[in-house]
Amino acid sequence: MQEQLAWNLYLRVSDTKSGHTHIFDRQWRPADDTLKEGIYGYNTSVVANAEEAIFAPTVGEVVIFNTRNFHYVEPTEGERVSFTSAIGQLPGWCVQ
Ligand SMILES: O=C(O)CCC(=O)C(=O)O
Repeated sequence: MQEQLAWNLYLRVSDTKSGHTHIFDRQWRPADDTLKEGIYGYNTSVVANAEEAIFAPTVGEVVIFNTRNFHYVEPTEGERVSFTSAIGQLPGWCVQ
């Protein structure tokens, strides 16, 4: 996958004080895999000094971002239901 945008539509959020989403201004690159931890986590040093956007989703909101940007969701109290999908571009494909 060359580029990929994901969108999240938040359908139910029972506690807006927890479960903040963090998105870093730092995209994954192959060399980052030396910092992999666990199944799909990375050592936090991978985003050292990177700016981040932090938000608490509200019901009805749609957030779109590039999934190559490192991101994580804080533990959430109660329910958090979202509908998520993604659109991507494979190498060698272009839209005309
Ligand atoms: O729930 C969110 O705010 C974002 C979740 C997400 O993008 C992910 O889990 O990869």
